[in-house]
Amino acid sequence: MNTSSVYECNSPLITQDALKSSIIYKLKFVIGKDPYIATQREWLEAILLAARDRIVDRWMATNRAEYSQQLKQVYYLSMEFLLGRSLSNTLISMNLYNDIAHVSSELGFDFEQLLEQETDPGLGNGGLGRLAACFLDSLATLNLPACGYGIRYEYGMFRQAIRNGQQIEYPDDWLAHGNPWEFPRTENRYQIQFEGQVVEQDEGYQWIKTNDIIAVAYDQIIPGYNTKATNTLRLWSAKASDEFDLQIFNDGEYYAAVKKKNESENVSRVLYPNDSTYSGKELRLKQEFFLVSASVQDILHRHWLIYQRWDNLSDKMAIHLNDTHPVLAIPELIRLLVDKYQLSWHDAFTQAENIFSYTNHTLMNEALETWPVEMFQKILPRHLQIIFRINDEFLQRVHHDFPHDYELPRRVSIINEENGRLVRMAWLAAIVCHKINGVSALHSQLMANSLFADFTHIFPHKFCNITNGITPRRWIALANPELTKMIESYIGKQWLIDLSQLSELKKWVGYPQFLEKLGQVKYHNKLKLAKFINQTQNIIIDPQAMFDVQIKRIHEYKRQLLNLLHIITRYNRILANPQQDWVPRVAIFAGKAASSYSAAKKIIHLINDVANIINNDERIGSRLKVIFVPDYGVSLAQKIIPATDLSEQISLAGTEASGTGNMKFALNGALTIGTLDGANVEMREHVGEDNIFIFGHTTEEVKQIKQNYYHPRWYYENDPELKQVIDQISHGYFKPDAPSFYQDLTHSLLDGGDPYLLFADYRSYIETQEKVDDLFRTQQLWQAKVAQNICNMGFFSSDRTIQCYAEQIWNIKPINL
Ligand code: 26W
Repeated sequence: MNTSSVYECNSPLITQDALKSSIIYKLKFVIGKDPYIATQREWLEAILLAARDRIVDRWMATNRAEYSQQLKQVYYLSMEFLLGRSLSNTLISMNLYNDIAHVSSELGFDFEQLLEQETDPGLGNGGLGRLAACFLDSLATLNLPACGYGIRYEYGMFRQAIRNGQQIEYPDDWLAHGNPWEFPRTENRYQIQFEGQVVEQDEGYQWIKTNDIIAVAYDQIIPGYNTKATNTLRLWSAKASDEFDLQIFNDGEYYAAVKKKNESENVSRVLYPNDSTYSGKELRLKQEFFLVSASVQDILHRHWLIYQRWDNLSDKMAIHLNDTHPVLAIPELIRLLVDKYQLSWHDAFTQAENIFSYTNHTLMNEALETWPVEMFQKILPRHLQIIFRINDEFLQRVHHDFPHDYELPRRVSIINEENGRLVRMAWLAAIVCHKINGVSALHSQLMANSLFADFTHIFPHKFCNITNGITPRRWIALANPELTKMIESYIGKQWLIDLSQLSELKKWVGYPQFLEKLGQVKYHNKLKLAKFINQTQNIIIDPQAMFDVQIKRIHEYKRQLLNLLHIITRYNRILANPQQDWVPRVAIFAGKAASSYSAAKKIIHLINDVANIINNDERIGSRLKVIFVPDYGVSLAQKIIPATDLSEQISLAGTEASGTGNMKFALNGALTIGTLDGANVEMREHVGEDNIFIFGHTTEEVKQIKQNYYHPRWYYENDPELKQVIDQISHGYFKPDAPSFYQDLTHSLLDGGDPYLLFADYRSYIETQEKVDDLFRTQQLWQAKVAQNICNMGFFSSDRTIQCYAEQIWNIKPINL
């Protein structure tokens, strides 16, 4: 009997009437609210539950197919997933958007406004978390058998407000109204051990007297676009272990028991808001182990259910490590196989080598995770033992293969003995994983030649590049419906699942009418953003002006300050030459600074102070405005990117691993001003050097400059415009009430070595900005370059990226549906 037909409850044709009654049903019987008094949020939830119902059958069918076809699965382990809102994405995936929009307007709602009520889960910091979300979308769209594993943080990335120019952080209580997308799996729970001690027993080891926490699964459906396939994102939440509480409780210490219970649940309480600096905190190590232990136990459980054998593990699964954060999965898998399932060390280790792969997302030294051996010993004693054994065997091999390089073992040892004893997580990944990739051509090359140079030598075949990409579903179909419609009117709909088809637009690029339409779409998007900024910030901006945008995490290496130096230079020039025919600009910033990163917070403060002076200087008028949009996140990016003319990708060459915002902007018809850094390099190759504004020193030149004594003061003394700007900042022009407030900042540039070479790139940046102005004056020429960018963005789809991972690293094939 075909069970699927018996239980199927989705009729292939969903009428609008049926949708409407299921929405009202949800409102009344699931939410329990009288339609006459329900709030917008409750209606939204009813719609969302009605929409969710329609994908459940697909989800179950996909899961059944995965089981019955016994395909190799990929498990994507990541401490962060920045999904953004799910309703509209689910609706376009199922081609239900228009029907639901129609029904909700019949019910009396402005659908777009209603969509804005959905909470945007901020379970990530920035690029790495958003990449994981794009990957889930592409995996499902390509029908690939995959499952994402992460943590269900009770509090995600903090919400940012600006008061008196400064960043204020508020907790992100994203679960306050519940999360209608999640299916709690209270029966899917695993015991996570911590601390305790290791004892030898019958030639093996046992980890005993541990403090345990329970991990409970929460599942979310990840729909594929225009396919029956769906995937699962499984997030773990910490629950106190009952047995543990009971013991103290029975000792009569009720309050102590409750306290302990609360404390153990802290593991999944809050996302660490650091992007690019590692914290070294015990709680973070526990979070990482919590994620991997629950996930690996779950993966093995599922495997056993299907196969009842362990020797075929690596034929049936690939586990991918998103940066080093989940690298503890390696010793955890080995521990479970050896200690619990009695495999030999050799077999377990070989399986691990074949199963694991790892992506590196940053070369910044301060981001590389290392844990003090003592901390490790206390929290994960058995894992430390396993790591020591891996290290010993590896070092023996190194000694055997490279007997004359006496320094090599010290450099490649997992244990760094130089300052304290530290466990280097990236080294553990490099030794065990069979593939290690960087995220852009430049980054992968730097990675292999610098950070992992020794390992490239030892394992020449492990290292590869897979350039990042973005999902066109969220980043054009959802974010920019007008541009999507326009493209559809020329080349149909297939390009959304095969982005390379955008190149078919090339034949239209020479037509003024095509370019004019592009300009009109952009103008409409700018009008919308101007309205939003007016409503939220009470600032009027001119939609005819050039929207010049830098939105991303605030970090010194990304050089928001360089952008600001240009803005102040422009301000000075306008004041000096008010009669000149200035191209009006609106400079827009958004981004969060890690709460402990004071230099980044000061940059936010300065941006706001500069905005305050410039926006209120009547001599300037609408020729220059500066906006800082608070609380940057996925939903805000979806509003700002389609309205952008100029995309700022100006990190110091050699510092930004890839960047993915750069791709989102170009796809949405912005031109890029950028350095030869990260994926900008490949964007230039694809769009052609005439269609991108490249400036600044190259990675090689940066290296030379730094080697040969860089003298920032020289630039300051010899460039009067630069001097004027720095003097204004340092003398309090932008902060009259506390004139010396920014002296530490200018000091770090002038006398602190200017580590990100702002001064060295300043002149080239200013000159390139002049070229940008010149082009913008002639809209047809501008739009022609915009068109070239859009046509050539096919390569940057995350579908292409995932296809590469599937073939080159995971060796997985699509599900038959
Ligand atoms: C442990 C602290 C910590 C937290 C996050 C260290 C490092 C990170 C991430 C690796 C930072 C990150 O998000 N990196 C970004 O990854 C993107 C996706 O590959 C790239 O596009 C960005 O260039 C890179 O900065």
